[in-house]
Amino acid sequence: MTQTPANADSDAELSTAEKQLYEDFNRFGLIPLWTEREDLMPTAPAPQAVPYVWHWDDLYPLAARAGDLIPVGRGGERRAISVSNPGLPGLPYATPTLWAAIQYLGPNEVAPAHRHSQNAFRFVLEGEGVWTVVDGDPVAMRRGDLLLTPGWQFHGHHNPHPKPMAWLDGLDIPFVSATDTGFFEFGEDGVTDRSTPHRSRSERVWGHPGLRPVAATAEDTPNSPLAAYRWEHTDAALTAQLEVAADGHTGVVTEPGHAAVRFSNPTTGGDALTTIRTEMHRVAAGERTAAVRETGSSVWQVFDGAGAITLDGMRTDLVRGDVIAVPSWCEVAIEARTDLDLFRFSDAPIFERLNLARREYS
Ligand code: 1HN
Repeated sequence: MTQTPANADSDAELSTAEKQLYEDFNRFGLIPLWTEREDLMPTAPAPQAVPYVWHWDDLYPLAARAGDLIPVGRGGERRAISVSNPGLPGLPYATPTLWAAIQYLGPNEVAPAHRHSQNAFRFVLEGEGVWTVVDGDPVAMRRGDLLLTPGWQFHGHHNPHPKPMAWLDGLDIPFVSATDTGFFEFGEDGVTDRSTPHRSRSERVWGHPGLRPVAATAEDTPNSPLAAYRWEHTDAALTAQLEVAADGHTGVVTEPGHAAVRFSNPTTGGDALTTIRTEMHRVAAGERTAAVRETGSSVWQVFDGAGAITLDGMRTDLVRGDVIAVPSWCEVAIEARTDLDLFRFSDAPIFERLNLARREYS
């Protein structure tokens, strides 16, 4: 935004020579720093995105209505309805870097195969019966599972069941768009594998704790080769953290009453996706997390339970399915009324790599 030049109270006080100078800057495609400095370099992050909560009770019925009215097929590719941050009007973005959408697939529907450089995942709040086919490997989707679609892998979805299914999609679309790094290709029509194995090939090869195939030890992969992180494992890990901490062992939980796990790439131990951090948090009933602000933005979804979130001082009640956008440097604190499980994704891997990550407890 152009501001009044620092050396003048208003345009009217500019000399003829100064006015001519600003016109000529504009004519030659130039902008002087002294009119822009505070916007370019705020004292602390001043996001356009705002903290916001979308309620599942609103999202799901709208997705179901779209299911009745809007076919899924080539061109549109997905019946996905993205949340649009009110601070980023008209853009299908949860935050400046993250896309979050509810996707709905009806009985016997197929979302056609394609690939793109954007990284993606699906997180399943409820239901089952859809297989996402990632580079030819059919991966079952069930409640609580995290399914990965790293950039440039072909993927389509099919629902051979008599019931519709909806889930949360997360992608780094806004980041890829802002950096002009997007590529997209259609897959071949009709080749989405319609088989329905209980376990994907990827899980059979990579899904054994602490065991890496020797054939795959020569090179690490930037994104995780494991396509599915199953709820039974996530749940068991969170339960164990709280139990071990309750036995008096330290360094196990994030803070008292707050267990958390990060979905990781078994080849590197780092984040499962290069641009997107994915985590599951459990806050025990009656506990509250310390208020914290971080650079970079995140999106949360309540997986189970009830509580409240306070975002820059604004408290909102939460129930299962609610989706929350947290802009950069927004102060977040969570209270659990019942045991509260929350899925979280963020752009933290980007900013950690670039040495732009900061965190501050209030
Ligand atoms: C996509 O491929 C999926 O595969 C979901 O389910 C959302 C949004 C924009 C572009 C591609 C999916 C998407 C998407």
